Amino acid sequence: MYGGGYIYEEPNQRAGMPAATQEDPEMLAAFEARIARGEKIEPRDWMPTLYRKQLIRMIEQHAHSEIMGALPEGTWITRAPGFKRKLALIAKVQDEIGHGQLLYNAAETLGKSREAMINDLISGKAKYSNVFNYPAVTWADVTVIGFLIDAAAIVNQVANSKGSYGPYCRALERICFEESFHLKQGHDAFIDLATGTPLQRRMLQEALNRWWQPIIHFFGPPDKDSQHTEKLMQWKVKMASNDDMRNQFLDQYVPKIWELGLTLPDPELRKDSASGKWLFGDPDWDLFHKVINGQGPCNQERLRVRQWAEFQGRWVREALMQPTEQWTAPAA
Ligand code: FAQ
Repeated sequence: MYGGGYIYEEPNQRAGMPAATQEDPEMLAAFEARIARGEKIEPRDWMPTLYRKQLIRMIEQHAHSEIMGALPEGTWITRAPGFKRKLALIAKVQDEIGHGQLLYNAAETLGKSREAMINDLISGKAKYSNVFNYPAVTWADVTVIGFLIDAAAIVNQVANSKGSYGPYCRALERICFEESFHLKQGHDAFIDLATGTPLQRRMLQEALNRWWQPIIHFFGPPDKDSQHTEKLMQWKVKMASNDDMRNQFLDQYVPKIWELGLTLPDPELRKDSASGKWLFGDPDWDLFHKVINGQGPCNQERLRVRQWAEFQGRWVREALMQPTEQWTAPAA
């Protein structure tokens, strides 16, 4: 396990459940008035216990997702088709790890140590995005991730970068700049396959079929079943609901897929002209819950890789933690 002290005491309650302690009503009212005025909350400001817990939960899960998200694409670095695609993929994977660092920093400002977060990830306790528990079977899977998963992440992150917690919003703004570039390279690779040989097109279609349901799941359960949305939207941590973000993604990207002559594996998918909402078939929410609770196709494999990386990197962390006076001067 990762060494180092815990700053944050894990509460007895599950993060996100109502806090046992009653907040001072005056402090709470002043806090909520600040949020209503659109002010940013900063680490040293007073905040309700539940706001702090919810932010830690969400930012930590987001950070883990970036780190785990590098794994399916990372397996393709040695096999990317050609020098330029390889360079772009290496840079993208590095960026995703960098996003994880930014987000761990933002979560640390709320009092949970990096060590505690990493321990929760490698012990399998923490959640991370469902989509990274599926295999990238062919290069077309990497292309779908680079185009559509980055697009989905951008829809979510652009909205939430306008939220209430300063350090998270600033991290998201920076992440969105880089994600927009990832999206461009993903789109470019997607068009290449879509307009390529019949075999390339077939490979892309098969990857789309594999990824469509996980992408629909990516935005979280339907609003009616979401545990946290109402409170998080009230406190402007989430700036749109799961259903609204999913709808925005479908609105922006389904036409781009259809205009390339590709299909989506959902016969019920269509836009309802009266409501402006997209309608789709049941995306198997039982499967979603299995995947986010450790029973997806790659959960065990992904965790093993992270555990191995922690073990391999331990000597570096230990060496860095040595006080400088213990360093031995090289022999003259
Ligand atoms: N996967 O009450 P809600 C990326 C959980 S970054 C796993 O609706 P909430 C970059 C949820 O945590 C991708 N778990 O929850 C990249 C909760 O469980 P808990 C990650 C999920 O928080 C691209 C329970 O279900 N982005 O892709 C998922 O209000 C390409 C109930 O759900 C973020 O994390 C899911 N998809 O809304 C990297 C953005 N959905 O904690 C490499 C920040 C829900 O009670 C390559 N997060 N759950 O045990 C958010 O915006 C929100 O947390 C949501 C979920 C929208 C994900």
